[in-house]
Amino acid sequence: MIKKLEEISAQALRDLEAASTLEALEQVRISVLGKKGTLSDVLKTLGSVPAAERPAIGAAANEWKRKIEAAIETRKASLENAVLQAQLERDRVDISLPSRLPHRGSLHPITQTTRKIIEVFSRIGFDVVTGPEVETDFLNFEAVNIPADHPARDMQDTFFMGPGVVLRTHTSAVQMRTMRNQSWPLRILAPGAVYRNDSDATHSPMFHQVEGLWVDRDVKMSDLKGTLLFFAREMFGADAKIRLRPSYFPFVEPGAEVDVSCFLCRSKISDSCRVCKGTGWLEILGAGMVHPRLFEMAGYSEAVRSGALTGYAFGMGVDRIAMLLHGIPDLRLMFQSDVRFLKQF
Ligand code: FA5
Repeated sequence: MIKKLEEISAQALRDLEAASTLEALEQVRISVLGKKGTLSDVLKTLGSVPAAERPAIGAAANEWKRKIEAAIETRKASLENAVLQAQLERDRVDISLPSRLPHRGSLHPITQTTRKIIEVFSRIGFDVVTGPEVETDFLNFEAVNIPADHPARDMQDTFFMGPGVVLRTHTSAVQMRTMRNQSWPLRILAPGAVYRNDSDATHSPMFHQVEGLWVDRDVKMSDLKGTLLFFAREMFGADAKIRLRPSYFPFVEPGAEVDVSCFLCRSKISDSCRVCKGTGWLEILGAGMVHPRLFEMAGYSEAVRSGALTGYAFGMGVDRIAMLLHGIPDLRLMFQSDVRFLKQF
């Protein structure tokens, strides 16, 4: 019987070696060690063997069984490894192929322009402040010297939210908020969205302004001019020039509209310039010296009386500046969320 066990086992080991797939290996295992397998069959006849021989045969059978099981495990590992290798070979990644780039968004041109404006002014000591877009009529109009019956109210077609509450029509409201909350000296920049009932290629019902305010002793119109010239050169190029045209804003006196020389045709006046339309100049903002009435409304009257408290303010349309910088023909393109447009920035 021992001999038979040896023959079966030796055959099993040969078969295991010959099994070339995991399925074939499993077949060999079942045919030898399975319930009806050859080794099991032999062991079933153990009862007919004289009792004295049984322990030796049982031990030999167990030994062969262990050997076969070990051989199965070894063969299985090597076949599995071969399968894995074949799969790796098949699925090989070509690392020289260019990868698919992830979709990357970009900053909106208005955000980019606002950030650039803030960056320029923060280099000369302006701090950024913000205010609410839903504003009181008082801070948006009354306190900046535009009383209810003032004709200047018509200049800014207003969205009313309720009695005494408006969507702010300009960031000048933030000037007044800040002055009423903080004492002078002040050098602030107030970026943000503003609203007017206005809509065409160069006017949008929601647009963006950046307001600047500097309040201190002896601030002069020449300081304003120097600051704005610095800004224009940083924004539009080192050879940019500015010009101030007298204008009226109720919150400043004197007031001016400020133009920058056309950065496309370099003010070489020609009708064909698509940016300045042949004028050589581009209007970018309103500015002036803070009206003394605003200091009164801010609670700075004492300082005004006791010394030379003065200040300048300016307010610019960010959307218009972004249009100029990028040659965008229609303001409304900025607000349509068209990815083909936005992808260009
Ligand atoms: C004002 O809003 C003043 N608060 C600016 C100011 C501040 C003057 C401080 C003096 C001192 P104005 O209404 O002109 O001014 O608007 C300023 C800029 O906002 C304009 O030059 C223009 O670039 C932009 N703007 C005005 N209306 C619109 C609109 N509907 N759509 C897009 N941009 C606009």
